[in-house]
Amino acid sequence: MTDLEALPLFGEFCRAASEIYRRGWAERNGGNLSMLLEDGFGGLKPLRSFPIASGAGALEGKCLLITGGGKYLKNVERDPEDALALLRLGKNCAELLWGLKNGGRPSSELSAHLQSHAARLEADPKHRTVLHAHATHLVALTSVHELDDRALTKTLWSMCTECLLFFPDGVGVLPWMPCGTDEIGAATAEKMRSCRLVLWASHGAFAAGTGPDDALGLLEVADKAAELYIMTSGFPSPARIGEEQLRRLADAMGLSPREGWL
Ligand code: 2HA
Ligand code: ZN
Repeated sequence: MTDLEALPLFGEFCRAASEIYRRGWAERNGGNLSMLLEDGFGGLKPLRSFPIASGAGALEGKCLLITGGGKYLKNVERDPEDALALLRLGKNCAELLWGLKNGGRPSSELSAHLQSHAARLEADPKHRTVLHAHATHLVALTSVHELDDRALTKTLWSMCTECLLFFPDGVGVLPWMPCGTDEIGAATAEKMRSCRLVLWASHGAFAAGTGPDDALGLLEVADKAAELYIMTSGFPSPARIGEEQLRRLADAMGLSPREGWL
């Protein structure tokens, strides 16, 4: 077993990939996840390298564990050395240190992962993980709801008590855009400067956290709220959590919801 595979966070990462698949949020090769690691892999020789169009910026010198392009999340736990890539990030290229043993490249969303990591690290030094999944109810929500950060966040906050607790910073939402580009990566990272969850309309969600469980937990809470919204829309909703109650909740829990949103 390599030093990488012996890390407790490595096991958490692989289990998160399985869980995303089990939830139906990673059909075929959908979804991808990545985690920053301090470079403790000096003994590993670079195998190949890949260009980084957006540049590594502040991440230069760090290592990134990321799922491979076209790999199925359901297979990560069974054969991580095939499905994952451990990269050392240089200024404009990434060296493969481990993984992709049967060939292939890092995830097509590498640019969105790198730019999101940089944005979140600036906001929170404990940040480590970014995951992208086709969270079913959140995707459905983006096709029936106004695509406005504040309006959509308030809808989610109003559906169940946990939402304000776990994402007081709210949710960002991007209009439909082609995926796998630097452009969607930059737009995602811009939203990630002020919140940990960004929705890509009619596609999926990007969630950030201190580790795989934290990022996935955030996505679970938000997707549950979207599910509740979809289950109950079409019914009158006189008892949904209102603004006044959200303010009471924030006071009771000592939270600071996104400035000006309540
Ligand atoms: O990894 O989900 O957005 C496949 C995707 C691309
Ligand atoms: Zn996707």
